[in-house]
Amino acid sequence: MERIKDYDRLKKIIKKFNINGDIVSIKPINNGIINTTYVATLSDDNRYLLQRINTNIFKEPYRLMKNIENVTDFIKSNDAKSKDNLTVIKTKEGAPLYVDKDEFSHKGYYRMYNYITDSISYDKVDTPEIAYNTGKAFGHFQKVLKGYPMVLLEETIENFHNTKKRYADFLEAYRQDAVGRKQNAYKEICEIMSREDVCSIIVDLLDKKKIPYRVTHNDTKVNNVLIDPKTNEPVAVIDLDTVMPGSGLYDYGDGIRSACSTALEDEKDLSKVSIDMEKFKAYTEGYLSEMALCLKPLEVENMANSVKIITLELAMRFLEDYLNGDTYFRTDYEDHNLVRARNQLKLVKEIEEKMPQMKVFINECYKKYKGKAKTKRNSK
Ligand code: GN1
Ligand code: MG
Repeated sequence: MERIKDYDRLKKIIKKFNINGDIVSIKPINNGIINTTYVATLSDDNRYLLQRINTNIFKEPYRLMKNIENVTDFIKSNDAKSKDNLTVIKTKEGAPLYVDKDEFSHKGYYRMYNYITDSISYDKVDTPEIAYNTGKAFGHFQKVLKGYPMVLLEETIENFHNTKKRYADFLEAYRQDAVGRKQNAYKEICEIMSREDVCSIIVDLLDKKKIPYRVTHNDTKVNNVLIDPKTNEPVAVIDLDTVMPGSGLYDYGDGIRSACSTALEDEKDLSKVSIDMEKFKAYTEGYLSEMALCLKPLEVENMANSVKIITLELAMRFLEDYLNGDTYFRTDYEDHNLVRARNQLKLVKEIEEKMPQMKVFINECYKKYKGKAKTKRNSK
């Protein structure tokens, strides 16, 4: 903790929650770029996650918490396989959030979770086995939540994966050029504009009811699956802030984008940024081993497209934020969002090149898992 004042404030906040013991340490952890997260260790050796919710982005924190409590309760009672789970720890007063006011009367909304021990999360996947298990974990999550009543879900961020709207917002940021940065990004802006046509594919399929709305995670980054480091098995899916109705395609595509890239999202050396096809195959296999029987033909047909669409969407979001003056994603240096946008655009080009191979594999793998189910039924 850099400043003792912050440490004291955090200590005071942690004590508001319904936990026992003295605080031994509070350490920041940096694997998200929206909320601010700390891990607190107490004298009884228990650890907890404290998170300050970014309310510029999640504008209704109480509705957000209701969603998370409902979804985690549902998983606990409906998923026999679940090894561990996120649990919301309430304040001593029984509230899901503690609202702190600083000396300028700015409000900070804090929540607490149990810390899931004996697990790690990867920002980058090293082996196909981890890719397989990540795909399986997100596929399983989607399968379990098939039974969750969609009407109970809050839309925590409107139009979150509406790629058509994301494109319009990006164009607007380009037109406004609020901080005079557009001349630094002409090449990237043109690369996005030349791909406008793909932005509407999934949104139109949903609008025309050709593919179903599902309960989706919407942020299937590889570090949102906790893995047991001894067995490499998934332990829990975390970061449930964006669980909303959506297309399962975005979750599959985002999982591949994140777990199968050969570099971190902000790697500057673009020659290192590509899609690892072994990991792609492993992730797809893990995902389809759970979801093949639930998918509609048009969903399967668009799986390879979804990888390109979500990667393009994230490139647009990073570039939009760069053009707007870095108001959304946390940045560590001047051009961080531009670096991220370039990285994702490089990935888009790699995906375009590998799309025919991806399609072939997805079809084979889908048939394999559909076939397996048929054989099982026939042998009964
Ligand atoms: C944000 O902060 P984090 O890692 O949970 C973003 C995702 C992006 C991701 C890219 C609410 O997620 O949509 O894919 O960054 N979450 C939100 O790293 O915008
Ligand atoms: Mg997130």
